[in-house]
Amino acid sequence: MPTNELISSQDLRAIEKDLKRFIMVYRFGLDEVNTKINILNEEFQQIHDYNPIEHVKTRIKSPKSILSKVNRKNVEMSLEAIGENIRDIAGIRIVCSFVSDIYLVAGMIEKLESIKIIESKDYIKTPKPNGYQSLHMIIQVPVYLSDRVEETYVEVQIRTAGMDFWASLEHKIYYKYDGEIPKTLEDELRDAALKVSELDEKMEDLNKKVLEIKQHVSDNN
Ligand code: 0O2
Repeated sequence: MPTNELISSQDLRAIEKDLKRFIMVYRFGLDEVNTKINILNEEFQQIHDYNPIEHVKTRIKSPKSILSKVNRKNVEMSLEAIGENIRDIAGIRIVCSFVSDIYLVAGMIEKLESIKIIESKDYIKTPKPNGYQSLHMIIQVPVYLSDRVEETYVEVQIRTAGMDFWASLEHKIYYKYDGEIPKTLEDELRDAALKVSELDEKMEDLNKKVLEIKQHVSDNN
């Protein structure tokens, strides 16, 4: 085998190894955060007799999706630059029943000592122009490796089931139309997002009433 081919295949193996190690750290970071969220949820369930979290989903961004974001955001093609600029390689989505639960869970995450809050974006108070709603947090969690500690970014998205339903449909439509959603569909999506907001408000209100009734019954017993 010619030397240059040998070098390039060695380089390739080294790049592959670096990439695997790079992604692996995000997996560990995500597991760490997932465990903490599950503990918070179970502890809350024990103390307050209800679960603020409906379900939790984790994902590692695919290499294809990482690269397309690298291009979109004009990030330098190096692992260091990608690690610093693409902060949602590890993502955790927390679905709550009520909007108040979203802020409750966010508050509990903020109090976790081993986690650093880097950034918060409240797309519930200020939805995106297309109607997208969710609370986003970029957090950093230490991952203890054999030779070093890596501060790893994890994106936390907290939303209600309605917001989640809307976002997953919008995501499918966005990709179907390659980002160019027809105006009529765009308007309908915005309208659907408003309806999600109204439903979330209504459900929160109903839940408050149920809690008041429960309280009244327990006070009279
Ligand atoms: P995917 O395929 O879900 O991973 P920034 O530099 O902070 O302005 P960024 O990182 O896009 O840019 O931040 P932002 O707005 O917080 O969005 C991060 C993620 O939130 C997205 O990741 C989506 O998962 C979700 N998201 C944001 N806006 C929308 C939206 O309008 N519709 C839907 N369905 N999801 C949205 P990705 O990498 O874009 O996509």
